[in-house]
Amino acid sequence: MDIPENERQPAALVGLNTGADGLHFEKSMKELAALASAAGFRVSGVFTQNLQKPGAGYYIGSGKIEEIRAYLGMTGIDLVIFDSQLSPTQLKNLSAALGAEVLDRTALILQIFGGRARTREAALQVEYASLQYMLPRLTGLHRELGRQAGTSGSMSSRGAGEKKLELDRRRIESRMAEVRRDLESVGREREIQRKRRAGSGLPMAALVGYTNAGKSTIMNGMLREFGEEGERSVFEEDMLFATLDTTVRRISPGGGKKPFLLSDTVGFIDNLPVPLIRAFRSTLEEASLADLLVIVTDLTDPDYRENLEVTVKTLSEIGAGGIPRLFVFNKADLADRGKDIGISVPCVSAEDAKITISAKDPADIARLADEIGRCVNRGRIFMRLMIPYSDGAALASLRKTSDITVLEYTEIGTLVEGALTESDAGRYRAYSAGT
Ligand SMILES: Nc1nc2c(ncn2[C@@H]2O[C@H](COP(=O)(O)OP(=O)(O)OP(=O)(O)O)[C@@H](O)[C@H]2O)c(=O)[nH]1
Ligand SMILES: [Mg+2]
Repeated sequence: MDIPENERQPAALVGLNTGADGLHFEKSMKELAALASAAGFRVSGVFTQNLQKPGAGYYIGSGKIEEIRAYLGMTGIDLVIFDSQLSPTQLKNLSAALGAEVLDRTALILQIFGGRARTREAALQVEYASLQYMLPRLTGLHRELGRQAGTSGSMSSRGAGEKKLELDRRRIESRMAEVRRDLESVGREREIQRKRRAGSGLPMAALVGYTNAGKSTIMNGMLREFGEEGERSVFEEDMLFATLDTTVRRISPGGGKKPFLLSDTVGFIDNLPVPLIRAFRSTLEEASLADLLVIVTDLTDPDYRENLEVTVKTLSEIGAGGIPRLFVFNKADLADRGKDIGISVPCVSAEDAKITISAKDPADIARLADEIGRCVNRGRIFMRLMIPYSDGAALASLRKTSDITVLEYTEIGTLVEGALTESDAGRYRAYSAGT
């Protein structure tokens, strides 16, 4: 992944400013450069054009195309990356007009995901999304492949080309069906794991947020402080989309505090390509099953407010809109903005819990664990119960689901005090021993 800067393939970037929102355009271009470098390219020239509406055929204007072409000719660069998703026609036309390989934002993100997938599920999800992206763009890609292979006249005659195209199309479709089947079987395994987790009776908190916000660093901090012996840490790195799968770990803060499950998953980004959202649905949906969303933000990112909006929007798109939220403003060691957090971010409301931390500071990790514990136990009911020895099952079940603070074996039964879930409180009301 760490190719030295001067050995990376150079690429020119092209962005279209439709004038709707200049700030957003700037951020989008900055992000495109970060994505290009995450995919292993070196950004060389950057071209922008102000146009109210992208052209249907060529996306940008003919003058701009000429300008870029001249630049490519002069520098010998043969890769051009566009800031949004291009239609199959635009892709085909631009690659012909520029005489270069053309990638759009979607292809770029797909490429990054492809290089990062570690688990079988992630690899299958990325493959599916890539095939889906390729299918309507085969003609454009073919032209590209044909040229690269230096195919000579007779071989690339129109008839042969079309037959090959049809063959490729069918091959891709059948591979897609295969991948879909494999994904379904992985999905069944995931379902079993989910059931097992639900059966543990432990509340689940999900780390979510923009890519590179520090989710995996928090997970590892938690594992170091409160993880079970021998549990593996997760991959954390200063790059976009370091994490592509979901890891769930049990966190036991100790000191009479109830353990909880914590999940770490793939990060969000503005305009995450639709095929990827679809392909990663099952991974992203883990968040929609959580009792608490721990929304992590990088305070040092000047765009952290916009990133939060994107995160909140994506969460509601995957059906996690109604889950209680804890906003974590991270990397406080690098930023001196502790004061203004949460005040001017419209998507953070008064009901949301908030905390500012540095994921690198063990004391902050402990504070965060406390806060998560408090949030996942919110809505619980404090009760004092006398459980007769004849109902051993009740005690066993309560131990799993409740935050028990007192437990005494008396002559008439077991005295239990603790925070019960609402349903347990109803179920065991008969054993109530006053408060
Ligand atoms: N100084 C400092 N660096 C941090 C902090 N939290 C995370 N980082 C760094 O930020 C980078 C990204 O952290 P990750 O934990 O990989 O981010 P992530 O949210 O899991 O990112 P993706 O998996 O790509 O979505 C890493 O280089 C971390 O070491 C923090 O509180 N302070
Ligand atoms: Mg991560």
